[in-house]
Amino acid sequence: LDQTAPHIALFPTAGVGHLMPFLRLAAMLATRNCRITLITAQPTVSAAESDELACFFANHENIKGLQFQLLPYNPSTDIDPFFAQFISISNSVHHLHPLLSNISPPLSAIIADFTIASSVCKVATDLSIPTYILITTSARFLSLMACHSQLVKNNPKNSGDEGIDCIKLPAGLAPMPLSSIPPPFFNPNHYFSTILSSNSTSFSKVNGILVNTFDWFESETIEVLNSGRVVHDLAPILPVGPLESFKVGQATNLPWLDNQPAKSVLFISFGSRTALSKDQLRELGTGLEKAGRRFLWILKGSEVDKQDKEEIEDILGKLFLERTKNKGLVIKGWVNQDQILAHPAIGGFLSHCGWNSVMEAARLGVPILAWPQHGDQRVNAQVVENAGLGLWARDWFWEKMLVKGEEIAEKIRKIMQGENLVKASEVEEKARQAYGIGGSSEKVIQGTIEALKK
Ligand code: BUP
Repeated sequence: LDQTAPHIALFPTAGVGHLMPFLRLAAMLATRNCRITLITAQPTVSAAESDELACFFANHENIKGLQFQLLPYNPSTDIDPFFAQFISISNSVHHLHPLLSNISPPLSAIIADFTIASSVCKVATDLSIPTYILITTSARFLSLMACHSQLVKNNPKNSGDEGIDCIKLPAGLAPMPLSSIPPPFFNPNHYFSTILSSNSTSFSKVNGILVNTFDWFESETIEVLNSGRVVHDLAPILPVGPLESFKVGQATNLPWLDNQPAKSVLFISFGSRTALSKDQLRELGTGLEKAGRRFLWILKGSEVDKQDKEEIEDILGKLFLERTKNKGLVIKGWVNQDQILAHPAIGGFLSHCGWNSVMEAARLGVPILAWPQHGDQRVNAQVVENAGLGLWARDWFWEKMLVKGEEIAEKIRKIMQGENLVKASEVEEKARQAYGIGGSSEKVIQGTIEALKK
């Protein structure tokens, strides 16, 4: 590292979906002449987070860890444990002040997760440290978050007009189907909404808003956000994706996958914190069987992995596993998703559209069958479809009763058709141009580093 190397602290929050992009960005900055300190809130919510962190530090000796012990916090029992952690970190952040002021060499910048942005920004401003946010969702969902207070004020659900199915967004942003906006968004008493309202004020206070997306993938939204017409003093939107995978030498050993024909297997995962109901899991099993395609299914039985104890056989039944043993493999537990998506046998991805999964599929040219469940996922699914990266099963609602096996089978057959692969490889090519030398995302990363040099 040379004398001008900036020292950057990164501060992720809770859940692998929020952790992974921070680890990726940390590794990327470290290979671009930056000193990196990774702040980790202790204890983590899920085992997957602590495992990923242990593995990351073991493979990146040049990156320093700064453990941050959280103050005791007793949330109400009905709160999502990951949301509770966002709040707990925010409540503890003032204790970070002495840790950051004593850090050596002094920090050039801190990059924080959106869910704690306001409290981090306050501490960093006191210490005159430039602050950036790293957004772990789409630019499209970011645009919604940026308008949160305006939208809550003009809540279309209070307008008395029952017929509204789309809401207008400011400044020429494309209108948004009301059904894509997570219901707690409009409820000012819900944690989801209070986290948004308390942190979205920082959008105009920070030095920049890094987003794991790329210009081509969300050009319209990025342009409108950067025009200053959505929020007039919004910090610059800095698209830096799709972030690079950092994994080294921890392959998931799947000889079954190695023996499948090219592009023949549908990969199924609903991310690290979404568990379908048992009935829905069985219907999905029926759908897979009826579709007759090969599949690799990462099964998740409960929201937090530490509580996920039920055996696959108890959920799906011995007979299902026997009938499908030549066509599919069901796994419970953590896999290296990136490495699986990169495998030549994978030809499709049934996904909940967590944004990391979307960016991984874009980077690797895997077509997505989007089955969003909650949060930002319906908004992300629309982005996927618009970009030509796959199909969105838009009638499969989170509030809707069971989606039947027959319907699922029909969509699986569709996504596994060759034309989707062709379109997805076009997206892959655009992604490669963005993260390659001289590409739009790489330029943004280099520009940000330059700005932080002393
Ligand atoms: Br499950 C699983 N292995 O077994 P998303 C996930 N991942 O590597 P989520 C694995 O975790 P949010 C597994 O590649 C992705 O980078 C996966 O993030 C990786 O969804 C990450 O896709 C999961 O954004 O997070 O977990 O629902 O709720 O924040 O969207």
